[in-house]
Amino acid sequence: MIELYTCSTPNGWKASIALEEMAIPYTVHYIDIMAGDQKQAAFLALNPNGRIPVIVDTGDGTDEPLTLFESGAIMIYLAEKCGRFLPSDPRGRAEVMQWLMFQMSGIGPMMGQANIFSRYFPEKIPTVIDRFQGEVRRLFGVLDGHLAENEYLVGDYSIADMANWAWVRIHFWAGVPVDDFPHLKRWLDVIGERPAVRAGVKDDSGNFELLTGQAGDVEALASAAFDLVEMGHKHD
Ligand SMILES: N[C@@H](CCC(=O)N[C@@H](CS)C(=O)NCC(=O)O)C(=O)O
Repeated sequence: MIELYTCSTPNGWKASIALEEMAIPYTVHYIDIMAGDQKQAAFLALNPNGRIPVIVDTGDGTDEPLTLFESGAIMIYLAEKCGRFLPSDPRGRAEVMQWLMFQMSGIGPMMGQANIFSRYFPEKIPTVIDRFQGEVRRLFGVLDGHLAENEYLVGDYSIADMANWAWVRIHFWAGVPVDDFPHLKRWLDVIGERPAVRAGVKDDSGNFELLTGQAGDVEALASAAFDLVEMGHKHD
């Protein structure tokens, strides 16, 4: 059984989408990051980095449960555990890793900073916003160009698609529309229709609708997120 410590954000969705796609049984422990649950000692004992998601695998065949943080590492572990969504041949595996790292090192951090500076900070600094949104736009262009020639990022649908999808899906929140990227948009829509993906992003918080611009009080969430960033500065 997998214990999943998460909340409704792109990095959290990466883990829950993977678990749903792989049909691995799991229990969700909701971590309220706005309230600072991730800074509490009990959570820091699971992840000293104070970030969701975390999984604990109580049935990995050893006496000691496995505790794992970092969403990319979690996805690789789960894919290897179930033998799906990560090719076993070195070439296919390397290519999936490549696009997974593209999300971990590019899409995620750049969209994260675009969110912070365009939505959360009360001071709107045009050069900084342009820098991060411009970088997100450039990365979207790279994905779009690749998806013009490929149905999915690598061969069949894989954890690389799940990881990038979970982030690109909130392009509204980062302030970078995908209208000029038809192939990226096609891929977003196709993956968004998968039942396991829909189940993986479903929760009662309404965050999914908010972050994707479908409904909700955008200003209130942006303000709460700014408090979260400030809380992090004070705590750390
Ligand atoms: N590199 C980490 C990043 C995790 C991360 O930043 N999680 C965010 C939510 S998407 C979080 O826990 N934020 C809480 C905070 O900033 O205090 C991963 O991929 O798991």
